[in-house]
Amino acid sequence: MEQTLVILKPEIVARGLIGRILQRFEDKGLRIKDLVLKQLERETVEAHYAHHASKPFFQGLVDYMTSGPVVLAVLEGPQAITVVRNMCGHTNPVEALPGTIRGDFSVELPANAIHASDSPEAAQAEIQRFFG
Ligand code: 3AN
Repeated sequence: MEQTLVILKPEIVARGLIGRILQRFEDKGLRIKDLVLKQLERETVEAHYAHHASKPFFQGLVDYMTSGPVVLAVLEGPQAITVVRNMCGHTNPVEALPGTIRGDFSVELPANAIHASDSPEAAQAEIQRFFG
């Protein structure tokens, strides 16, 4: 069993799509181990995306991620990190295939619907950051 962290981004909460996204994970067979609706602080988002601090889109990304409440969830299942990343689809909604969450629910960066941990190390650090 593996755990991963997902963030349903502000537009998903604002558009009333929380239930439909979480349903996909439950339909898949993943278990929701922890769940909270929360307005993130800038410092928390800056730490979460620290590896992108030098990118031109960084400030816009932090502005976006603090523009409204998000849903944080810990999901558990066999190879959950890979399974959830595959369900999310390509980072850029334009490239994300229909049938993926980003392909079905988003149109442009940085508002690409969802964040999901991309490695066991990231999952551990992110679960600690948001639920520790
Ligand atoms: P992923 O979230 O798929 O792991 P990353 O780590 O490359 O992708 O990007 C982190 C976040 O930064 C993305 N989820 C997206 O919101 C934002 N982002 C990535 N690339 C761009 C870009 N070119 N312009 C604006 N925002 C971006």
